Amino acid sequence: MSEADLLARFRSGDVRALARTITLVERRDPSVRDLEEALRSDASTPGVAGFTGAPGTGKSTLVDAVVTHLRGKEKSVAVLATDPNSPFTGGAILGDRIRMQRHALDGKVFIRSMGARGHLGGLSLATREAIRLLGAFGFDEVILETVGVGQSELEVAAVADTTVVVLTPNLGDSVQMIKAGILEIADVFVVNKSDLDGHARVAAELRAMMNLAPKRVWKPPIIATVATRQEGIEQLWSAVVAHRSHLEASGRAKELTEQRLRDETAEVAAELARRRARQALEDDPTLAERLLQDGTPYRTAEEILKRDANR
Ligand SMILES: Nc1nc2c(ncn2[C@@H]2O[C@H](COP(=O)(O)OP(=O)(O)OP(=O)(O)O)[C@@H](O)[C@H]2O)c(=O)[nH]1
Ligand SMILES: [Mg+2]
Repeated sequence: MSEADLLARFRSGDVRALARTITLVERRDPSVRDLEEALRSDASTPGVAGFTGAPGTGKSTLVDAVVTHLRGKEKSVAVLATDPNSPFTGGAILGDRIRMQRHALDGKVFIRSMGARGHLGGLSLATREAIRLLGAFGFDEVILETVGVGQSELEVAAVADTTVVVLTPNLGDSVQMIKAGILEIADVFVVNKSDLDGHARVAAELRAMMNLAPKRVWKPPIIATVATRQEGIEQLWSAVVAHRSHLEASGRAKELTEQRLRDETAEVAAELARRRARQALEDDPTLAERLLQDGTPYRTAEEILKRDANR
């Protein structure tokens, strides 16, 4: 498919064209740049809520319930499930796809997983681009789901407007298990599986922990849900909306936008420089040979960057 075809199909609302474009973004394929440039005028900014939490806490079930809630309000929703354990997915999401299958035939719901080949941070770059594409396609809301392992929840928090941290009464992932840093990134806490014993204790422990932490202007609410029964979902979404309003009213939304554009620019610059350095070492055997002999990556890197600047 040519780029012009892809653009025309994207604009006509063809979901396959959207999926194809996201795949290009995921592969960090530079050919998508022109298309994005062409789509810039279509861009509208969707609301972005990120859901993170330990494996099995019920994130996908919750997201599915939230999608149902939003569809009840006539909102269109895109779900991006990012899996830090699978470096490149090409859109396959097995388990999640099955769980969210009741929305499969709904044209106003788009679900896919994202991975990113290559370096750390590649996923958040790809996610940011995908969110812009989803906005251009016309989605009102974007929901991110990521398993809270490694640095993934920090990456989600860096991209989402509102970060929802999901806990449960069981699994021993109660408050003792909360990773350092999670208090700072959570805008809303959810105690899912509140049909199980111990949910009140988790909420109480969480409250106690928040009281010890440095005060924030926004105090993250704690919402009890039973995702499998669609319980607490309205309250959960109200909390997300309240947080959004807080960001707008406090001027934080504007700050975040600015800061994120700067961060993204720096990350993209790093990505481009990395690509050029690899290319230079491949194209220039003398340079590569000298690097090997001298063992001086810093000097070689500087030389490559200088060369680029002079081109
Ligand atoms: N009892 C109970 N079980 C739930 C609830 N929500 C989800 N579950 C169950 O918990 C299990 C895990 O749910 P998922 O939605 O796959 O959890 P997840 O956090 O997306 O899992 P990963 O993506 O693998 O990290 C499933 O068997 C769900 O049916 C709930 O509110 N109560
Ligand atoms: Mg899941």
